[in-house]
Amino acid sequence: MNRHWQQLKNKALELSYRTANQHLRLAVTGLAGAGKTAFITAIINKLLLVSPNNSKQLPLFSVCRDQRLLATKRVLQPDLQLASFGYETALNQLLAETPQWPPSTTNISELRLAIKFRPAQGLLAKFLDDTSATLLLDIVDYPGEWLLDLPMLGLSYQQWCDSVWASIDNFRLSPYFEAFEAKVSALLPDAEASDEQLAMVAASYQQLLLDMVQQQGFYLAQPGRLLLPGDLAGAPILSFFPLLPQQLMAEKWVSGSIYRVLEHRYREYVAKVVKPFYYDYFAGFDRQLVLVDCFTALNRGKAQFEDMTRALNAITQSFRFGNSSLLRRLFAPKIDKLLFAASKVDQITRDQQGNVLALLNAMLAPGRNFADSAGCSVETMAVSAIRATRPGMVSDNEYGEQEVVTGTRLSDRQYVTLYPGQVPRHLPDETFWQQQGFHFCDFAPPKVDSAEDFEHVRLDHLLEFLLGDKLQ
Ligand SMILES: Nc1nc2c(ncn2[C@@H]2O[C@H](COP(=O)(O)OP(=O)(O)OP(=O)(O)O)[C@@H](O)[C@H]2O)c(=O)[nH]1
Ligand SMILES: [Mg+2]
Repeated sequence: MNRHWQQLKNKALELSYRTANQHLRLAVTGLAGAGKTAFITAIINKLLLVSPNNSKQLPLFSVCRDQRLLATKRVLQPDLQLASFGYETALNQLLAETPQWPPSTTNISELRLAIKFRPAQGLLAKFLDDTSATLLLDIVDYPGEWLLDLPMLGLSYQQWCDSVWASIDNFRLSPYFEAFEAKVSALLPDAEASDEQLAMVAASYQQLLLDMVQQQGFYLAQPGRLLLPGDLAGAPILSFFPLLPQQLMAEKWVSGSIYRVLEHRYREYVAKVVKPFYYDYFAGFDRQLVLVDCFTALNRGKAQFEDMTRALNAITQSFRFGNSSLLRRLFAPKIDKLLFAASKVDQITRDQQGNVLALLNAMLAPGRNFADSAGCSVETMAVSAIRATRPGMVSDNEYGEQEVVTGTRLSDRQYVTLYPGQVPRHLPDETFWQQQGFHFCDFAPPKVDSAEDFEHVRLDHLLEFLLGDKLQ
């Protein structure tokens, strides 16, 4: 009986040692400007600062609240080929004399933290000699646009062309559309293809996509890599574009024709650019956070807001593990927690924060059941990584007591008190857009004396959802 007990104890010990050093890969994504870099900087900052004597900053993060988080430090990152997340640079900019938000980033980067904690209960707590365990947390920042190419995996060139032209009304808003349309119309799809001619039309398509995203404020643009070609700039694999619907009678065209060459390049792009992202990175993520900036999209207008909603639903396709045979065929993803978080909610008054969450849920509704079925829990939240405003109240003769926010406006660095307006609880209808009763304002980062002074909204709640169970 005694020996049996000893054996059992040894087994448990072995198991607990094995799980003592856990490893988690957390991916953070979102469309351009969603707040990824500011968010990652803020959570690293908070985690590095927390200790049993300094647990006030993250009250809803149980490992912190229970004073079990002993120390966090940055350690060498595992992937030597990925850029390192520029934490120090970002933090220094936020702490500068005139605080600056970190600049826009366009590539994948990562960073590893070692979080030392005291297990709460269970085997781990009973058997570990020094009563501490370590969670290695890899945080990976990658552009959400990379996920927007995913639907291309399931489309033929012809189907892709049709799907691009479905947004023709949006394209018409760009001054570059006419030139592109004229150049494509002039092509004879059965004529012999030449590199120069295709490169010229592709350049015009690239100009159109760049204008759509950077000037017109839209989000969906395929192929995504055309916006940020990097080392693929000028390569034929990026030199393709959609032909017009009337040019798509595919069966007629012979090998070497413009149609066939574009089709071939499209397939190569899907095989050599889109697929490897899923194999190389995506398949290795354990948990995924998608940040969503609802306010910029609302400011931009109806067409842009609806485009962002479509883009978000295209992104959720990447997480349809349960029912997508396409993804299951490609690789076995293991993401078990997926969080969509509305970012920058310090930009609005407190009475509107519930509305943002309701709005985000409404935006995601079309693809809502996507991941639940595959044992992946999905959650939505409203957060702010670095609080740039303070809430307040003003009395108004006409409206009575009114909630406001105060902060330094980014555009002119004036200290302002304002009511940014109402956030719709549902997908906005025509009347909402006609009334335009809001203008959400970008604020400068707060001026603080030390890195400890940054405030946040619900980062602790978010960390509890994403990491809490691994720090038990
Ligand atoms: N008020 C407020 N503004 C924020 C917050 N986080 C980010 N911002 C604003 O959003 C902008 C974009 O934030 P980033 O962190 O650079 O966003 P990103 O997703 O990394 O952007 P890209 O790298 O360009 O894709 C910043 O320059 C700030 O103006 C926040 O917590 N509160
Ligand atoms: Mg960034």
